[in-house]
Amino acid sequence: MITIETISAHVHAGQRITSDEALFLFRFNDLLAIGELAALANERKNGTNVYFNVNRHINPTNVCVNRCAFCAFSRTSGEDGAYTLALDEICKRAHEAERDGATEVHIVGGLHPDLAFEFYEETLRAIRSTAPRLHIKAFTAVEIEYFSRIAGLTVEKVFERLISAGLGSMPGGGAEILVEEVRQKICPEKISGSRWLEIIRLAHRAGLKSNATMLYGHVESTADRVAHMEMLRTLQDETGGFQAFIPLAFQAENSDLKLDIKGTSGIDDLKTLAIARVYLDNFDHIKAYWIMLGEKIAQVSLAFGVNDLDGTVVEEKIGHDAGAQSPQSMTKEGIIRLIRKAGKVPVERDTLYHPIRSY
Ligand code: V47
Ligand code: SF4
Repeated sequence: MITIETISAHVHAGQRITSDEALFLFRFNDLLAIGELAALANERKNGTNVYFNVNRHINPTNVCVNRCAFCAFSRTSGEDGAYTLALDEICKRAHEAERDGATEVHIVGGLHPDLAFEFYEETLRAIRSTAPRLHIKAFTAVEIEYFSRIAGLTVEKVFERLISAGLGSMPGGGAEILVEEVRQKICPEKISGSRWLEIIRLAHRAGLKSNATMLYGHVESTADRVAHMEMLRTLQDETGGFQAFIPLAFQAENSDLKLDIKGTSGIDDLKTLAIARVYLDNFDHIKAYWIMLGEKIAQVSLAFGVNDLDGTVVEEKIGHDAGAQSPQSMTKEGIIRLIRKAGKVPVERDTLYHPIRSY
């Protein structure tokens, strides 16, 4: 029989917990008991260090052929509010980022019906020459699959060309919930969960590190969340290419998903992060994306197994178009203060988790 005591014994002994045990934790009400286990699992991996990076997000276009039901960011071509940044503007933002001390640009966008694959290669090349010190973390598995379709190239070839143009690693978006029945409800046009996993497998084989996200707090069940994490844990056993797991709290405003709830609760946010820390024993980092969580829950999550607070971001569109109440960006000093006040040691890192400086 599964009890909190048997799970606790596994965690204390450094053993992996099962999917049934993770599900038990989702249905268990003692948040602090779960948090304690997560804090222990995290402390073993990361001590008291909490990572952040100085980065800037750039979303080259919000025009997207997919129009996922949860996404308030995307537009159809020609619709009010649709935009596509010129290459010059993208380079200007990358240049400003480098000038202001960023070490990373994070680039994701919609699946544009008219832009050619060469535009994305050119974007990488142009950033590399304008801001050579920046690491370029770009394109979700969903975009990579789209590039392979529009260019008529294999996914392997797409990776080869993007890496040669300057791609350094991949963010974790597009995973949503990998369970097919859920995808049919929230993003029927998007690549399947198994295709997402396959593209990431190929990315890792090509030598790229990536993250993995989970969009939660909409139509999915807690069993779906566990199934999602199980798929990630299995792939990580095979490739070891994931760096961070990032649960993304659903922002409900302006979304086409007709739900009774208007977003996640603080308890659910903390529980989800803590269970992820305990269950994903082969992931080094659990990231609290403060943009979706709000700064206060993100800070409290540092006592619930989280060891990464993402970055300065500078300009955020995906969550804010969907009603996120957090600011658009945080200063480096703001992030450092937030981590210190949680009794942890702030460590600025680069994209690949090499420490740059402790504060
Ligand atoms: O894939 C879209 C999500 C993702 C909403 O890898 C929404 O370091 C909440 O992946 N409410 C893109 N989420 C963002 C992303 C990300 C963010 C920060 C860091 C990293 C990383 C990756 O945003 C999409 C989708 O899952 N999203 N709409 C919404 N209404
Ligand atoms: Fe397009 Fe991504 Fe938004 Fe889906 S989540 S509509 S793929 S931009």
